[in-house]
Amino acid sequence: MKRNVVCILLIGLIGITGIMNSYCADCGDVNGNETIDIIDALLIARYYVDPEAGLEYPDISDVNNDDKIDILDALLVAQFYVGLISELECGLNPTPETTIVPGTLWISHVSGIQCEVTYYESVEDARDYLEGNGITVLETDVEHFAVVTLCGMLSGIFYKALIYEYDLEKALDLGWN
Ligand SMILES: [Ca+2]
Ligand SMILES: [Ca+2]
Repeated sequence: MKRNVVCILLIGLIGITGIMNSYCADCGDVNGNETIDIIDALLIARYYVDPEAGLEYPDISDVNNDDKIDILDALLVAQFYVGLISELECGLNPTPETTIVPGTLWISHVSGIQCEVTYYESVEDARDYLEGNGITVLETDVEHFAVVTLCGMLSGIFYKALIYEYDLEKALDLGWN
């Protein structure tokens, strides 16, 4: 029964296709034509009965944000179209493209002084030390520099940590810079 209803609705879809560009569509605007209407509901319904039909914008087709695209989403879009509901809720969670977030900075510390002292055995060790002192470490890195092999000289290994600016004072007190 459910499938029959959906299929009858789908008759109206014949011939409705479009070439999509990079338009950033709104939640529920499944065909990206800048209008949320019954066609969008039908496209979701079609996808529900035949996933191979595909969807141009799957991210904005899950309009109740339950990680499924099903007949309920089609129904909600239809309800939105006729004004029964005023909002659709998509889980658009764009992932940041860079790991450098505003308000953070890299600090570094030499691993040790040749023949004299080893401050940190490894970058994990350095991270543990910082975190043990209440500093949030977002990322770590290791840099190697060419140095003269000589007692009393800095080792050629520097440990780096990405921290929040507000932790800088603490890091400086711990001898990082
Ligand atoms: Ca649309
Ligand atoms: Ca859904």
